[in-house]
Amino acid sequence: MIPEDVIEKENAKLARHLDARFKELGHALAERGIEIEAVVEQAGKFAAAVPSWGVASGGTRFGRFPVPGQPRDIYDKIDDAAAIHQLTRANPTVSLHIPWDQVDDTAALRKYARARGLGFDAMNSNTFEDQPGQRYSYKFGSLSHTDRAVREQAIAHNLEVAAIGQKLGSRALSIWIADGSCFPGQASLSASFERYLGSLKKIYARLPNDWTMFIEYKPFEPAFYYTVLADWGAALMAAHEVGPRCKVLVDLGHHLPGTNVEMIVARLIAAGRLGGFHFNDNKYADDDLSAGSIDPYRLFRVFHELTLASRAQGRKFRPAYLIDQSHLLKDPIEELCMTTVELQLAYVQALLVDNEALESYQNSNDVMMAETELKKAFKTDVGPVAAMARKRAGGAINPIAAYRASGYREKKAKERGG
Ligand code: RM4
Ligand code: MN
Ligand code: MN
Repeated sequence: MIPEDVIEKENAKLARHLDARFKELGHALAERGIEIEAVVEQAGKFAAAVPSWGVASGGTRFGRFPVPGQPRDIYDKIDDAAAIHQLTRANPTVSLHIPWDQVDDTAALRKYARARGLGFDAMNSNTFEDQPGQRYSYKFGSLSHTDRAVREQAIAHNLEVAAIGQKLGSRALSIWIADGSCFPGQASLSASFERYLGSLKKIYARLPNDWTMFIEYKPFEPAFYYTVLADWGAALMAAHEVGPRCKVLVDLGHHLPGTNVEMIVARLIAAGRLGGFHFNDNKYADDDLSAGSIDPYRLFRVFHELTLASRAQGRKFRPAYLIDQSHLLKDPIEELCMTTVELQLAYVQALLVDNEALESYQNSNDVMMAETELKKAFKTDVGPVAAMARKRAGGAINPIAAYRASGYREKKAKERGG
């Protein structure tokens, strides 16, 4: 892990500067009727799960360029996730992908993570690849496959993932399928959806009572003509059909360019079916870019909807915050720290919206003032609030600087090789 004194030393260098900026922001917010300490307290509660697949460097269709000291297995991945959490204090859980992260001794894995201060969030199944020794191929689909035997195999896999998750203390199964077709005529648009629903129902019926099922839509890729679960409309239909604990997972990158994602979030909230998020950012498609790197304003608008919902519903509104990124060019630990900071910033900015004022501008159709109110929150530099929340929780004022100062990557390169 990262030696605590490295974080302390790095923080000591930045503390005076942070205090000054924090004080200044405190005055500015006080003038807007906002108590900065209350915001810091809220910011300190923000948490998002790190994806196990996000701590290794990803690839494209064209190549893979591993970072030195890449995690070799799930235990190394847990170590990296623990390092991230030490720095941010906002990533207390990890989301696993099975079979990528499968181990023989699940109890030992849980213990290992717990010893490093980590728990487990939603479990992801994988029926978009074939595994060695697998009886039937998913080449032509999984939960929606025309052949019942293939569907049964995919159903059994999902249940196995849930069983592993139960041993780890997870409470949700997240299902993304690649099912669809690449050519018109290849598959029946209606029958494939029916088969998919049938499979989901079978999984749902055997999930533990306190588990939630997340279904994740995506418009295309690897199916390039038709995707069985392509959008939030189909996902909402499916959720209604399957049962109350079946909810929709919004991966921010799973929308065609121009889609109003915050509207989708608002609709899913209204339907009581927002399960959670896969945070990331995108420019063209499922780019898996770092959250907030392309369009931080969109991220803020999503958090604005979430803030409104949690004000209205209180503690019972608790969507899962998961990150789904895996990048090629950045050091994955730095990338996930940066992502978490960006999420914190968007979250805190959304807390600053004066919703009473906004509502009254909306009701009187004062377009200019309504937009200005929203933008005012977005444009506030809330860096000192998020940094203060991290510092007070024992994390780093500047996670990336502290990480670099720790020499963690160099040490892991020696240990793990590569
Ligand atoms: C998909 C989707 C899923 C992720 C896979 C690897 O595009 O985002 O969440 O598990 O990729
Ligand atoms: Mn995803
Ligand atoms: Mn994706």
